[in-house]
Amino acid sequence: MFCQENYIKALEYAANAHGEQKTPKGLPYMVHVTSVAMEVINACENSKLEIEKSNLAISCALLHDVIEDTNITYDELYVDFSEAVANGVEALSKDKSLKSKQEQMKRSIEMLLEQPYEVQMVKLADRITNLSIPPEHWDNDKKKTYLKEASFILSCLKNSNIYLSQRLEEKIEDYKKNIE
Ligand SMILES: [Mn+2]
Repeated sequence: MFCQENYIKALEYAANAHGEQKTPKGLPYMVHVTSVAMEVINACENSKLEIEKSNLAISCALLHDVIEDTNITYDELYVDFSEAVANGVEALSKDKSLKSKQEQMKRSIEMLLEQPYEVQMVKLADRITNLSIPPEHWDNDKKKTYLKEASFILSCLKNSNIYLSQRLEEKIEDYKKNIE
């Protein structure tokens, strides 16, 4: 189980922060956010995670893109939620001061490996959610890079949750159909 009030608080906070942002498919951004949260909730239940850990995992899932994609800062999350949530969301964010995408990914994984499993789970859930049908304008190289990145994430964070690791593994297999 997890705390429903916590869920609503993080949900509303994220919805306010993301405002009018859209997913690549043109849907309200909260469709992405709540899909990631749904994966995490399912994994918490399946793995019988204790309530405190579930609360951290689910809060980080709902807030996982607010530092990267909105005006919300680490300090605000620290004040409005907790140090654990602020640290978790920061680790789930790209450091945009790093030039290359590879460096950003590497740094993010390094930061995540210093976080508890409940936070690492969110990265798996995010990639599971993003590995649906690729946007039409993506060429083969872009898809291959995305897939390679997914395998890298899986290999680094697979210990965080068996259920999500298996699910990401299946998604990676499935995604190969999109590459010629
Ligand atoms: Mn995301």
